[in-house]
Amino acid sequence: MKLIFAIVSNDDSSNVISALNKENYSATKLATTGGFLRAGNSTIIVGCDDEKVDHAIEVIGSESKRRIEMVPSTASYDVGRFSSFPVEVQVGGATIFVVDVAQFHKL
Ligand code: 2BA
Repeated sequence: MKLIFAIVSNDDSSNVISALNKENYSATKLATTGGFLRAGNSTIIVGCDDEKVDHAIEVIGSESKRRIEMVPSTASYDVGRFSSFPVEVQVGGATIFVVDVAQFHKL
C-alpha cells in the first residue's frame, strides 16, 4: 500500500477531491501553507493499493494542470491616477510524493 501526498492550489482542491471520489479513492484534504510564498495551498492525502497509484496521479493531474490566467493588476502613473491592466500568472500544478505505508488500520 502507498500514501500519496499531493500539494495543489486551493482553487483546484475541490475538483481534485471530487474526481478522486468518483474513481473510488478515499482522500483527505489538509489546509497547508507553502514555505516559500507563505500562501495557502491544499495537501491531499490518498491511501491506495500499489497498482492504483499511477491512475490516482493521472486523476490528480487532470484536475490540477498548470495554466496561465489573466488577473487584473493596477499601476499608478501619476499622483492619484491609476491604470488597470491584465497580467499573466501561472496557476495550478501539483507536487506529488508517494511513500510506502508500513501499516494501515481502521479501528
Ligand atoms: P512549486 O514547486 O509548484 O511548489 C508548490 C508548493 O508545493 C510549495 O509552495 C510547497 O508547499 C510544496 N512543495 C514543493 N516542493 C516541495 C518539496 N520538495 N518538499 C515539500 N513541499 C514542497 P511554496 O513553497 O510556497 O512554493 C511556491 C512556488 O515558489 C514553487 O512552486 C516554486 O515555483 C517557487 N519556489 C519554491 N521554493 C523556491 C525557492 N527556494 N527558490 C525559488 N523559487 C521557489
